[in-house]
Amino acid sequence: MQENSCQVVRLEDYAPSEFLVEKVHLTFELAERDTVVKTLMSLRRNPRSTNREQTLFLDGIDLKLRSLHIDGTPVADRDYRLDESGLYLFGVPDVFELQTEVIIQPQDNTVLEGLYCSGGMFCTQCEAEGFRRITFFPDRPDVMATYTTSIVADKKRYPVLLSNGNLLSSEDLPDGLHRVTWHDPFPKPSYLFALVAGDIVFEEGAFVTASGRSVALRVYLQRHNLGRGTHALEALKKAMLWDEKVFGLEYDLDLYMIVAVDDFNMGAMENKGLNIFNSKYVLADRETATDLDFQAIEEVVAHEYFHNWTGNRVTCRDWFQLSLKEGLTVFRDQQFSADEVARSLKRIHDVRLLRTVQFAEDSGPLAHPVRPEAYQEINNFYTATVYEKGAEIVRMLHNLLGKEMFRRGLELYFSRFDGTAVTIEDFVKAMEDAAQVDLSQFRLWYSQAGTPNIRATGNYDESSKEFCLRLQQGCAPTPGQSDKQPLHIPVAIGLLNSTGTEMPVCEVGHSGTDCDTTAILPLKKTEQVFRFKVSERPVPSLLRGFSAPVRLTYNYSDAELMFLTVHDSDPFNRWDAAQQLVTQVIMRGVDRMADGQAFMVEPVLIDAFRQVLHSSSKDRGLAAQMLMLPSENYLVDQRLRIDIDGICTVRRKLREALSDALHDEWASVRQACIKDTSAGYGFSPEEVGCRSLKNVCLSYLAAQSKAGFWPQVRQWLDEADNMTDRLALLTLLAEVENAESQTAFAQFYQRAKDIPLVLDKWFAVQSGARHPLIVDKIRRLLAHEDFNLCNPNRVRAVLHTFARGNLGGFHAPSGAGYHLVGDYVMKLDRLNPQVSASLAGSFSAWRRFDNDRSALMKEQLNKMFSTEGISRDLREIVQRSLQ
Ligand code: 0A1
Ligand code: ZN
Repeated sequence: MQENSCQVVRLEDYAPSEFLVEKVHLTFELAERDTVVKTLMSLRRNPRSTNREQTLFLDGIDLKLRSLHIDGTPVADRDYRLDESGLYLFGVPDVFELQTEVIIQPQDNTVLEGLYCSGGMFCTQCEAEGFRRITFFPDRPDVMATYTTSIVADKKRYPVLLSNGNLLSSEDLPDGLHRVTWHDPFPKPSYLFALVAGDIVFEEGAFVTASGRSVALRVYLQRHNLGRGTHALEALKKAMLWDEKVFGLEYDLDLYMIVAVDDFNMGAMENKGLNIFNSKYVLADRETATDLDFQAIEEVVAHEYFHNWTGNRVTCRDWFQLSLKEGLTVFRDQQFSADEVARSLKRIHDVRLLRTVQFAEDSGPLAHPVRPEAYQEINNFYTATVYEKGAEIVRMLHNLLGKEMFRRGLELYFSRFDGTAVTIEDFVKAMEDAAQVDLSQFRLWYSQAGTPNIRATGNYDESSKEFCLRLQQGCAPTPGQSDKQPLHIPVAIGLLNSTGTEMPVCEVGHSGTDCDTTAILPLKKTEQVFRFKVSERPVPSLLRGFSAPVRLTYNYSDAELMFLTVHDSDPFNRWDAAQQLVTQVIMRGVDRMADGQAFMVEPVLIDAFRQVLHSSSKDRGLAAQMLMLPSENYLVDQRLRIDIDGICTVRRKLREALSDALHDEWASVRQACIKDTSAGYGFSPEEVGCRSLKNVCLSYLAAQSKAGFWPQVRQWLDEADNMTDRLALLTLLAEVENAESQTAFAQFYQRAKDIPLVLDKWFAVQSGARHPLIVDKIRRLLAHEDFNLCNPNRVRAVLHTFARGNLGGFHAPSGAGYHLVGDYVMKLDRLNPQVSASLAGSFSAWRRFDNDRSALMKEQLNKMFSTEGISRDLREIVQRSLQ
């Protein structure tokens, strides 16, 4: 264990850096064993710092110091001290030049932070605190400097040498070496530094900005992937154009580079001018990537590009402000994607993620505010709360202010803070000032953790023709926050008459005739009553478009939900009504099972599904979403006490019952989809929608397969001309044990074995399969020659898919799933703490399970906690889970 592993960093302790760095010149001498990093930087005392100490501390981890000079003079031994977290320099002047020389070993770097090797190339990952693994530096985002970077390396092995900014020079050196120098004119924090060296190739494009500057765009890949970067390149161009059109934001350098690497802890990284990407979010063609992969690539490419303004030009003062850049940038990428694909489908996709991952986080021991107040390890705070809930807060602001005012607010934010490191408060204040609104209560969204619950009740008075909607808000306590204050929650509603037509939503007392059919109710108090004038008893459509990240309950009858499923003019709410109906039915089934009653399928659900199927050709993408059963993860989050066996069993039986009851409909809708996609593989929203509905139908057909079905599946698999269909078929085959399944997996493996991203799918499909012997299967996968603990994508494909997505398997009553994952958390922790800590998060909900499971899960957490030398990342997750 590191000495400082339990140290807590607190927002309230923030103090400006004592020294600022103006310019940095880095020289990397890359070599197989020792890489030398020479740093020359100009430092000066920060006029804003109140601390007048003569000691300067520079962060540094795993660096071997070779030499140290101040203003050209070697620093004497007594004038500095090193410990495991950095370098202390005593008695430094107010303005000086510091020269350091350190040795690092990127080839042994398995944590994948700092400089490391992947697929024969060198690359970096510096967010959040990786730069300190490269050189001694004040590694904090409020120290912004301009960087010049020289890279020296063997020209044959590393012909391409990249860093941030513009290329200054390149020259050949003796002994087969070459040197390339880059300069980034924009001051940036160290976390945005990047370097890449390798024998890589690129696909190129160009973009002319609104003001007429020409920008070269390059996607760098390993040679064998050439041709698979085109989709990313196109996505980049679309994102550049979109940001100009929607926010008036232009790119600022002459070159924009994206590099795909196979070993990466997260999705991608927005380093200035040189994004480094997990290859999962770059490489795609129809043979290797699914429709969802294509969409994810577009989103991530746009996300990193949008960071150039929201994150890079204006950055975070400290890491507590992480959502300043992430929440805002996720909102921007969501808006972009919504404009590119079907808007409602994008919203459904995002809300699904929020409800399953973020809501679960917010109701467990790892809950934290969007702006956290304390951390031990910042890497543990790249969470759904900071990202997705942060984006929902920005979305609410966008809706409250309106599109125009929001844009003006953003313009004011950039005009005030371009080139600086700021806080969430600075952002909110800019919005407030631009729109002249009072956001004081709204700010609580950033500081208060937990998902608010809204209880809505409706009452119609025939005589006065008034519909009265009572909204009550509350929020359960979260760690460190027992008392919650009421939030400002925008609740969008519509009112439908008995024929399903929207009526104007007119509050009693409203004089004009201009009432809209959707109104946004400003819920600000614990309880509020809204009264509307309506000509007949309405069916309310609540929280339209998911206008706030809350759980809203209303006592809908099955009939009302069915009515909304068919009639609501808001497609998101149509989907949501269908989900609520299925969820209601499943939870009733779970209760019946707990009472010892047999499973039965409620006819109302069959009717609802039949209706959706019958009208599915109107919008196949939406129909597909409506027909998918809520995930097990969503269902377990519906109740405080988790009945895992009940949920898995009822969900499975319901699927079988629907399969049976609607067999002919599944088959005919599937056929209709095939007919309409027969022209070949295309990527339009209609074609994507067709494929997804076709495959949903297929999954129901598989649930109660008739004779001859599996040989048919095998044949379809042979005929499939794209990865979306192939993977859908393989997913079905993973849940059965027969000859077709065996050959299908063997053949898929043969095609996949040299393409890591496809091989990940081969692993993931098996790890996610509902299968009685799944734990043994996982063991076999972990022992497979292609399994690799050092590659995060492969680890996630097997272990995260199992622990987070295969609830029946992970929560096997014997505890075998817990055991296996617990062991691997410990193994991984020695290699890559970020990955082990995130895997350990799958034990955090232990308190909500039945006594036996709860004890078994806790046992694993205790085992981790009592192990000597676990990482700070893992320790923090385990400690908070156990608290
Ligand atoms: N800033 C990146 C995500 C990212 C965060 C941390 C990383 O390493 C610890 C890597 C990438 C983004 O939001 O895309
Ligand atoms: Zn981001």
